[in-house]
Amino acid sequence: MPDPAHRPVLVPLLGDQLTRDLASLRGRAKDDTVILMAELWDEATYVRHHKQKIALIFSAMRHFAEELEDAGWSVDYIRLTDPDNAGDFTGEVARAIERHDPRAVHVTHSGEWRVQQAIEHWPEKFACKVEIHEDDRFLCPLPEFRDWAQDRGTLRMENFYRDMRRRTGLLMTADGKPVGGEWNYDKLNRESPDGGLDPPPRPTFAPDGITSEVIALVEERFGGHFGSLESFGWPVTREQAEAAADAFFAERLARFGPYQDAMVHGQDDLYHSMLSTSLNLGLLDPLDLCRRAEALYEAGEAPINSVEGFIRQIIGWREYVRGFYWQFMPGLAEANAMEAHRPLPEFYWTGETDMRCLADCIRSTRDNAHAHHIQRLMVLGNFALIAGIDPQAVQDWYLAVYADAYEWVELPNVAAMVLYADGGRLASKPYAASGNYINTMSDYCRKCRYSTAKKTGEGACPFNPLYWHFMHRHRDRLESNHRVGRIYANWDRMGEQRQREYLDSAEAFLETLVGANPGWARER
Ligand code: FAD
Ligand code: DLZ
Ligand code: SF4
Repeated sequence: MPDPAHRPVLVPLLGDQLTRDLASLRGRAKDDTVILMAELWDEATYVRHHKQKIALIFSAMRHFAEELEDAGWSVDYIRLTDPDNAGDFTGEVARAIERHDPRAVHVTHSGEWRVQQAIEHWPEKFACKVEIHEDDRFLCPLPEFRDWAQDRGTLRMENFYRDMRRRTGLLMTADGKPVGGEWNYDKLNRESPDGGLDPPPRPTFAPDGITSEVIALVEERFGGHFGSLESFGWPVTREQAEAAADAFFAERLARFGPYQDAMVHGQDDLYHSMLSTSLNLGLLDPLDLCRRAEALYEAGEAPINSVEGFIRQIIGWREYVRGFYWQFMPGLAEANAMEAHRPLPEFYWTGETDMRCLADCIRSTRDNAHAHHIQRLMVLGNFALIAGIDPQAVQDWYLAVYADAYEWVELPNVAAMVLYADGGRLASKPYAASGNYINTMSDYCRKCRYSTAKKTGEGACPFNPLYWHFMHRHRDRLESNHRVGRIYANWDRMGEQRQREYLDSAEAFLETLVGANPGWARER
């Protein structure tokens, strides 16, 4: 406990900084430090987060505070229901400064630009010294990403990823070559779920006393938010997160690669790790997970395509989108290169649509606060892209509905990868696809009221005409793109009448879309 005659250092921990070895805490003496954690109204409502997301964060925060206290740290924990709760980070730090009279505040760089802006004003606001530490839970420091990005006209994840492989030594031979001779084994990772799949269930963690209390609080205070709390089973402690990782490595990693892009109705997790919530909260260490996967390859227990694929998601995509976010904020949040202005359809919130693929992805999102990557990208995202939905409405939806969503990771994925709203800085082409892609990679279409074989008119899969409507309306922008341009030869070969049928079909469908009830949306 800090000596009351001695002015301590105040260390505010944000809700996704639940790491014992956090930079602002590392090396600090327990008797010289007060840790501040606060459940904040502003953070819980700046988008109307899924109820499971709020419950997860509050429960993980409370468990972490308890773990720190048990280890002898002094933790000043502010509950949502504290009558003097200021509601925001800056207000709570100001109150804590009054209580503890610290000689300095040490904070670790925030995951969101919005919060980081507030932190950067702390030195002028507060009389004591403020030190902001780099968040070195990420493997690529932001200044290094900046240097890497500045040297290049075009940014591509694959180049970044190879540098990260060299830097970490993961899956590298002693003479600096990629293990197995290839950097990327994605060509082996596109198995469709034709004969059905039978993945083992992931472990879920029944709510203990702390989580049950938090669930009741969330139901009471945020009852109108999207999503169900019924199936809450996320890991809320480091121990549980490690158990979830153990189960993934033992039971699912080997088939992670081949079925990475598969989708099966009602099977929500397949062979995915389901570790993003724990990674993003700081309960798991990314490099440690990658080393464990690598060791399983070396022991002959998992194939190279699964292990390389998993490692690429973490040291490649996860690090890349984080660097990209900080490189292009704040502009990225406003970008709308495709000039898309249609409101988000209401069915994104209700799941009430006859499109079976979308209905299933939205059901999983509502029930689990999770959908796996290819559902987020090629069903929910693809639809938003080709239907021309306003990027800010789509961004707010993704940020609200997923338990792993923080803006540093959500925004680049949504604005740049899915919606091409950045005009192609992140992705070399828009991920637009007709119903064929979903039909090949899933079992959704078999029982859908629409048919992918039907291209236009009544009963046609809406992705078919919408795809051509998208390609047609963006011809000026996309025709010169060497990865897309050839498509226009197919369009031109169709002839005017067929083209008209596609465009009329798409427009008739778009007219049926009902915009979301604004009560769900973020107030801008
Ligand atoms: P796995 O499939 O098991 O992958 C392993 C890990 O790799 C994940 O836990 C994650 O940490 C990382 N990863 C994989 N793909 C990505 C990616 N594209 N970007 C960053 N990290 C990645 N991920 C989030 O953590 N938060 C988000 O808010 C988020 N929003 C997304 C929005 C869209 C439109 C898309 C296309 C992807 C988004 N992702 C997001 C990435 C990915 O969908 C999730 O990380 C993944 O579904 C989490 O489930 P998992 O842990 O089972 O992942
Ligand atoms: C997302 C979130 C929520 C819902 N609630 C809190 C909270 O009450 N207290 C807190 O410290 N953090 C919360 N967070 C996480 C923050 O939004 C997150 O730390 C910042 O956005 C930076 O990534
Ligand atoms: Fe989705 Fe079209 Fe398949 Fe129906 S037919 S599930 S709308 S892709």
